[in-house]
Amino acid sequence: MKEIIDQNLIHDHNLKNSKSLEKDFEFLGEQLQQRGIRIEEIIQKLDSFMIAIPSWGTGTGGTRFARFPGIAEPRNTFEKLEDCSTINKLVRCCPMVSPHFPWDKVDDLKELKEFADNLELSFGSINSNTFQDQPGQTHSYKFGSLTNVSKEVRNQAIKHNVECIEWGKVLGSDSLTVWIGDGSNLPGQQHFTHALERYLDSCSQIYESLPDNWQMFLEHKMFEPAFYSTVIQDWGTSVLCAMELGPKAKSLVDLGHHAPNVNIEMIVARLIQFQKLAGFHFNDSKYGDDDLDSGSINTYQQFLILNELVDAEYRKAKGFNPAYMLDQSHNVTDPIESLINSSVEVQRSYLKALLVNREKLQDYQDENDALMASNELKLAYNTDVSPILAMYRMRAGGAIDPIATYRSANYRKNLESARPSTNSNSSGIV
Ligand code: PSV
Ligand code: MN
Repeated sequence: MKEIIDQNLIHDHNLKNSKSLEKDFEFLGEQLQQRGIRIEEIIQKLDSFMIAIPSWGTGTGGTRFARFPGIAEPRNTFEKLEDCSTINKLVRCCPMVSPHFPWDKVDDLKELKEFADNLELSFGSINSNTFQDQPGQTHSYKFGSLTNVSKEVRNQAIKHNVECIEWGKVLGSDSLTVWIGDGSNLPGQQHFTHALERYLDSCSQIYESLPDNWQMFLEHKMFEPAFYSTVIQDWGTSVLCAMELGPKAKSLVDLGHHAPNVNIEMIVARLIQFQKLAGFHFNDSKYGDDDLDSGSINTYQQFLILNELVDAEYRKAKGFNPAYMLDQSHNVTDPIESLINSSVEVQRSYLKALLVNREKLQDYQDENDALMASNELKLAYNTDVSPILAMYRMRAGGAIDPIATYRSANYRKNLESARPSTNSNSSGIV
């Protein structure tokens, strides 16, 4: 297959910036050394911090009002993978793609797997979709899927999830992410307890189909598309269900799916403590489930969440192995650029969290020195780790400046004729 992002272009771009990067890296190394931190140890840790790209994020999203497609958008799963590969070639921290079925269904999954292998991509968690009706579908999900009052509808939704596991096996995945749109729009519409009983019954049937090495990620969401109540509305309900289902079931935290001002980092700590943290859908928000680019609004919150994760790593917390994914909707930016930026921003928070002196922090906590404890976190957060991120990318074959390199490649323009517009400007994924 023809290389879409030329490795020589990355190399040439890097040449222009590598001298000043070396200097910045060395200078930061000296500064960190004074804090007892070895920069080479820190940079190595990035090798095991990888973030999956959501296949659906490669297309322009939209709101329920409109979608404004860009040029050369991917028209099928293969083209989505090409875009994911482009992102990974530039950032080198996104070698996995999280697919969504049936959106990503292809005739030959083995061919898709081979295609991904050739692009040095693997598949992350499989997302099932029972929140919308597909052409030719027998039963409608208008009034819910896994929790629907009708057994026929529930069975159809269960069957889809079981198929997702089968497809995921071919793709080499090892987890299923279940998010349902089920809920109600008016008080009285749905019996809260009966709906959750039906959810548990349906999910336990899906759970039985999980291979031994697979996990099931339960994703909660407070509102939308149901606006009065959702069946799996918060992490409490999600973790209760995960506990009911068994050890392979865990709670997935999408940063946009909480009530305003909820202390998400604390939820994360609780889930880690009880070995129930599945992983993340990273994004950012100002008002609700805005699906904005990661790290674009609440960067300190993102850092505090990553701080809990690094703390768990440091403590070698039992059963700690979360899956990291982005889940964003790109309405006004080039999705590739947003995904590049976002993956780097999540990586940045992780890196900053690695700089926290955990012994010192513990001492401040034990001495009830609230101010110094907070300052210890701030010291890490306020450190500009850009040279480490850039050096990591350069050493791994990626771009020192991924956005500038991507722009200079004229990627979209070059693909314009190969990927003609499908004229689909209907509302997108919210
Ligand atoms: C729902 O808002 C969600 O966060 C779930 O993860 C879906 O699978 C995804 O967005 C795509 O619509
Ligand atoms: Mn999500």
